[in-house]
Amino acid sequence: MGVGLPFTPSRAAIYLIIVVVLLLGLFNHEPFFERGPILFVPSTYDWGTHPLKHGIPEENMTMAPGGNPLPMPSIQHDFASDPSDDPGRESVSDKRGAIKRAFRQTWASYEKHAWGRDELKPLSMEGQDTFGGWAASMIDALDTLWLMDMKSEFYDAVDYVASLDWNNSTSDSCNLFETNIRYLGGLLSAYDLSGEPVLLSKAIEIGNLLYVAFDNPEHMPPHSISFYDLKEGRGRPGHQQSSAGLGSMSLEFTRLSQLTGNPKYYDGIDRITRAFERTQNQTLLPGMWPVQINAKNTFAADDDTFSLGADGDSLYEYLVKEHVLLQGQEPLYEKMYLESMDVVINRLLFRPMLPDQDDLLMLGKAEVIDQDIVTLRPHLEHLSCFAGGMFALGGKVFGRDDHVVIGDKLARGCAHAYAAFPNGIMPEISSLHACPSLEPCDFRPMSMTANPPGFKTKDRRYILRPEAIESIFVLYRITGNNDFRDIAWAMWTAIKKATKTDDGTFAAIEDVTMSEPKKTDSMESFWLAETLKYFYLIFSDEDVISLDEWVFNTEGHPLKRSGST
Ligand code: DMJ
Repeated sequence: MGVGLPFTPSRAAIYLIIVVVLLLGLFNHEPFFERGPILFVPSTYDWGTHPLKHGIPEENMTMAPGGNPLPMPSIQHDFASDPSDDPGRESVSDKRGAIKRAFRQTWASYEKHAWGRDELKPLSMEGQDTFGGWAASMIDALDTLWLMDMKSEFYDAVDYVASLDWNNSTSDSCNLFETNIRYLGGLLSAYDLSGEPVLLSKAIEIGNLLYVAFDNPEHMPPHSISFYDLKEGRGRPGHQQSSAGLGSMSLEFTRLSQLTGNPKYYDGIDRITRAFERTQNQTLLPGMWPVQINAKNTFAADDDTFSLGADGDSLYEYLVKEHVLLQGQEPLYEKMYLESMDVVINRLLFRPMLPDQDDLLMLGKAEVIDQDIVTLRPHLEHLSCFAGGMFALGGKVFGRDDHVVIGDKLARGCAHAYAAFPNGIMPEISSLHACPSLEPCDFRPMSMTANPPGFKTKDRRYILRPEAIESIFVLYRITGNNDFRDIAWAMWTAIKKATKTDDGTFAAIEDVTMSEPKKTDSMESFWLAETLKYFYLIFSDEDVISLDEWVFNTEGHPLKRSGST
């Protein structure tokens, strides 16, 4: 028989402390104590059980490739073996802190003046609904809140999202592209980061709504659809649909299939991919797809304009990123991406004619006048500035060093455009002269106007877009070159100066060429989702959202690469 220890009051106190510590360890989840578990409130219409008119039997569906992921090359620079080349760690954290303060101020204004609305109007300080009234800015910002360690604000938002009703919209219709990249992408990313189950439940609900848009004989979603038509099974694709819209559902739908095990989402986007593959060499510029596709009629692609700007952009971005998300297990994406990039390089890439003959690249727009006459319009769209990051990513993934070099020069081309304009911000669209080849050429002024040398401004706005800083961030992570952080800081300083309001939030500006640009009452949700996130991440440690573990959707939402460790 053993001898028991005497049970004294001090020993009891020690036991109590141990039990509390163990419990805290067990439920190491701050809101568990403060708020209790977050309850999922289902939407009032379940699109997951909606009767389909053209449903596809599960045995006929294409499954997302599973199995062992193929070995993928490292994407990020080896920062660990090269730690000394950043002289200013201290100031990097100051810069990160400055971005976080800007985000915090914006978020506080959104909470106070526009909670639950799609956007905050930053001058009138009121809310507006631009994407169905489902709190677009909140859902778009969830992952940024998490990454910036604003957990209390994150869980306030999750509480709200948990009872969001997708059947209650401020609009009669739904834009599929925006709903997919902002809402579904935002929820999946926040779930991948936090593991909070209600986020996946809400992602499944909106994924099911979007999936019903594939319920037509073509199994092709329209660009946008009225909820009434969707319920009636009357959603048909259009004869002129944005190719970026069609091609930019693959990451989100694949991730949803990976997370739920339900093959229908992957099957849906696989049908779109195969239609793109079938027509890739039947277009007026074989290898690329025009910015408008006839999704109604055999996916005919007879439009004459080819661009990595509006309506073309994320179609190409998603080819390489889908390859990454699938860990190379579907070979189509590599083939389609590399074939299309050959044409982009031959037909859209140009060296801008600049006074100092800087070794930079930009992407214009190709118009096919006749079968063999392809005209390059040397326009620089802010939207196309994502392409530097895309080329660099594809270069690493497919072992194409030449693409990394192109990506570097493209990212620097956009950074040059920022620096060239008087406020340090590039406009929405400008045009330049293209050198006859990618070799240096003599400068010929664009015009006698007040534009910076080499530029003619066509759309003078800056609407808080992310693409330029997105590429600078990706190039920093891929090359490890610290001057990208300097470029980022110069861009940030300029954007902050020109767009910050008296209330401490941020507004689009009307004309980047003016010395005191006038602000507009608009702050799109991508300011929180993308622009501030990329600025924050470039000044964060390199293992925060490593490109070897995550892949960003086109709205800046990192999705977990399932095969990564
Ligand atoms: C975002 O909604 C996405 O980045 C999209 O791909 C393009 N437009 C905006 C940002 O500019």
